[in-house]
Amino acid sequence: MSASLRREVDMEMRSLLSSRRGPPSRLKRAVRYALEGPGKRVRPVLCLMAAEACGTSRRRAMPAALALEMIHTYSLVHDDLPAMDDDDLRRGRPTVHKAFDEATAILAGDALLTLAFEVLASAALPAERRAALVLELARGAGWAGMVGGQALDLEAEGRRVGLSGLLGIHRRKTGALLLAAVRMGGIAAGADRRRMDALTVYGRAVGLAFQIQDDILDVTGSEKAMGKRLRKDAASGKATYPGLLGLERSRRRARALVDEAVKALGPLGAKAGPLADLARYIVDRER
Ligand code: GRG
Repeated sequence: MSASLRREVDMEMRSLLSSRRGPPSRLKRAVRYALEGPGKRVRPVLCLMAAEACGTSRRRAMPAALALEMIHTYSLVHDDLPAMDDDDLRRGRPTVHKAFDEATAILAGDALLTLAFEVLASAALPAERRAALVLELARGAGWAGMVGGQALDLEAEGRRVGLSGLLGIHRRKTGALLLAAVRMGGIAAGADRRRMDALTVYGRAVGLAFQIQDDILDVTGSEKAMGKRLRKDAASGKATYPGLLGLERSRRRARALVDEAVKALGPLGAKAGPLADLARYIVDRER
């Protein structure tokens, strides 16, 4: 994946954090700690690439990209809490509640969630685009999207879940925010209907492929490379693609989704090359 885009996102994030009036210092340190962990920055990079594929500069889409990484990071901080997944390792470092404490981790997640919307609402974009971005992110992250998916996932624990149930969980928990990332790039660029439709098909396929690969890596990946504890899915009896389909069929399914995603980029022309590469990276990645 594009290391230079990832670095650009990290630089912009640092400058945004230092420009905002600070919260109490312990909370600020926890927020920085969470954001500065070496994540892949897939969501902001998808957003910036989608914006460029629709003919606008990365600068115009940067607030949306940063807001997406904030929402994603908050979800990881909360997901790692003892009341949820109870993890002590994330992005190769102690989770926020281990490095700080549980109350600070909850507040850091809350602060990231609200800051994301502050950043979007104050972006230097026409008012209708700002409103559309806020709506898109709220839908992707909220109860019909990521939060709803997390709730379904928790409810499914210890129950038999078939492929369509699993699809419903994945589409919300992981897919909804990835789809929002792609569409927000288009919205920041003021893309027309045809381009938005193309991005939507691409975003859905890539979102699901990403989660299938995550399930595969939970079985085959290295904890060092992934920076988190693995093999938890099987240990907790969680439904996964490899669990339901086996590894080989899961890999084929992920590759077919990538082909579908790349094909959907047709209307965007050559400018969508980086999005096609990113789709391939998503299933080839080892972390
Ligand atoms: C707690 C509201 C709430 C939601 C949690 C995202 C999530 C929902 C839980 C995290 C656990 C998990 C395995 C989610 C599936 C999505 C996923 C693979 C997240 C990890 O994303 P990466 O690989 O992480 O992009 P980095 O660290 O690279 O940013």
